[in-house]
Amino acid sequence: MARIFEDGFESGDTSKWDAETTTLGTLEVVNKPYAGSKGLKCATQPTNQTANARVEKNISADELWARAYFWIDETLPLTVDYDRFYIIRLQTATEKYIDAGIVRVSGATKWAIIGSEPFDIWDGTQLGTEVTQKSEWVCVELHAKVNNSEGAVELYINDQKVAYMDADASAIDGITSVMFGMTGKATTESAPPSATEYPVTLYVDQCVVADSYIGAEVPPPPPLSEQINEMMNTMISLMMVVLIIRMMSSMLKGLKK
Ligand SMILES: [Ca+2]
Repeated sequence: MARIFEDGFESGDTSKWDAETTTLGTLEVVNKPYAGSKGLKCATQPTNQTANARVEKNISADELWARAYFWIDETLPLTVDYDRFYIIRLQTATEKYIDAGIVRVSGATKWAIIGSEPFDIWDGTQLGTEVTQKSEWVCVELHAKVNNSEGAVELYINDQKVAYMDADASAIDGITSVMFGMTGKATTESAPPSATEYPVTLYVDQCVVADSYIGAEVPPPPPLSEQINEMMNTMISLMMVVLIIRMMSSMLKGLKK
């Protein structure tokens, strides 16, 4: 697995990214980390119009994996069917999108992948498992293969594949950029009047884009003091073993005499 790009916002800003978009929203690096000491806060105002607060990296590829950790429970649960927002977006040269997001359908709030045509916005919505995570970081990974007659899109939540669609994606030109954050929301053109005006607040950290599956991160190592303690314990155990061997060996020598 080769990492094409990564950022955990430890620089305190979004300088590693090529663009930021905030429509009725704000972006701010804050002390809310999954790893390190900082993460990115993305917030949008209550509206059923277009709203977003996202960072964007230009990456050209026909196939890639985009993964990040998200803290989203301040926005959940969604209260009205059709309410939906997106958190990872892949843009293609032909202005078509592939989104990973959260959608409320028939009273249930679910993970979903959403593609614009020819991944038609309705036929192309693939629902995943119900969103159950509360007050914890969630590992979200979106995989897409386009510009290919055997196109595919997959969504993984905490290393479990929850949604999948395949299609002839030869009409979709290659991916040109990857976005993380509050990447989009239902608009009035497609949303029925019942769509609620709800605010979205979410946090993002440990964004990675790679040429193959990335997966969840190994938990960070224990603090140094614990590591030193463990090393000391190992050394003491080893010294005890050496001591015992020496004692036994001198006892054997004594017996031989
Ligand atoms: Ca971080």
